[in-house]
Amino acid sequence: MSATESLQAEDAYFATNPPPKQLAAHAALAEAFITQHAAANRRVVLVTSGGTTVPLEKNTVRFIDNFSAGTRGATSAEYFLSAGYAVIFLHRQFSLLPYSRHYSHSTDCLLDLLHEDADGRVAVRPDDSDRILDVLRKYQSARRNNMLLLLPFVTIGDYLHELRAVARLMAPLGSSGLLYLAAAVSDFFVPPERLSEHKIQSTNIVEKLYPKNSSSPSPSPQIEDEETFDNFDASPRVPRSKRLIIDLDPVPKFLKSLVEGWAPLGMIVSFKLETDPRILVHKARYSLERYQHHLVVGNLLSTRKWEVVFVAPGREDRWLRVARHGGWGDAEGRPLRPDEAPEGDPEEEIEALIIPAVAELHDAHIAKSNNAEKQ
Ligand code: 9Z3
Repeated sequence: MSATESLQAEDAYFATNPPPKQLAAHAALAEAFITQHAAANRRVVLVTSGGTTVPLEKNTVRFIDNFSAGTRGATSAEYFLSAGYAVIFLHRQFSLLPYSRHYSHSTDCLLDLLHEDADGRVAVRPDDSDRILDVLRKYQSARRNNMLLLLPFVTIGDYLHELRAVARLMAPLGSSGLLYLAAAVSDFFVPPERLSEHKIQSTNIVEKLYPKNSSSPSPSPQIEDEETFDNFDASPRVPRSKRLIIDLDPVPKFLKSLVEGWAPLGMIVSFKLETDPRILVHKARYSLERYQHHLVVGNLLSTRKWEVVFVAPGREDRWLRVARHGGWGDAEGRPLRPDEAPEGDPEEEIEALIIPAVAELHDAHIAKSNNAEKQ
């Protein structure tokens, strides 16, 4: 696709897919946040996190989701804060958040860490106090110093509108802006002109009640032949007309717009998720060549908490791995096969390795851009 064609695809996408209701409010918050931290000469990172949804109806009951709990994004945000970055956290609504992630969902439910003391007050169980205190202090420091801005999204459309708005606001930061795209972004969607207004029905009740071109209900609807059917029955016994066949268009690839137009001087890091280890590095390299950005972090679904690979222009591929009891695959430390993924979570968080390595590349990116300016 030529540059003009991709610009046209971008304009067409944003003109036809409505922005989220909160876009203006989010942009105002992001602008104030960026201005405050730019004035303090602080680096700002946009971390995207969680999966985007693809609604199948405008009044959405059904949607397709992308896998992501938000662990990578929320954990990374904490390490960026520790490294002194101000963080804009663009995340899927209700996915994991920095700090609160330690005590949410089923792992370490907060209520299990509390008890009622002798005076009938709620207190933290003494054994858990130290580790909660550590998280609490970091959380409160981030809040007090306005270092963390939380912006939620739900759909792929919300995400793309928000990403474009925040990236454009970050453009004036030049090379000190960092975009760290860990969200799991839908590759396919239903364009608005094919999106059903109401819940998709499994029967033809709407046509029966409201025959073609009539706005008032039929006086004698023939709905006794209403049949239910099971969409999960893929056998030929189910006629095609009774199946729900979902026809999806590809989501335009906006990484190019991000690199060339929205935040052209910032450092851009994307993640590549695969399940087949044989293609991970190739796909990461291909993405880098196609979009000409600065780093692709490749990870496999099954081993993503144990190892990732950095693929960057002009550099050797670099695997980062958490310490593992019993060592790694073989003497060369080859990547794990999906079936070798260890049970449970590693003791060390891999983001503790990823963020310093990204920050180092960001230092180099800033130095290179400063040198280019001097010449
Ligand atoms: C990732 O690869 C993330 O690391 C995970 C994190 C989604 C695996 P969790 O939130 O999972 O810790 O549960 N994100 C990028 C996924 C993605 O959609 N990448 C696109 C692609 O692979 C490129 S932007 O094509």
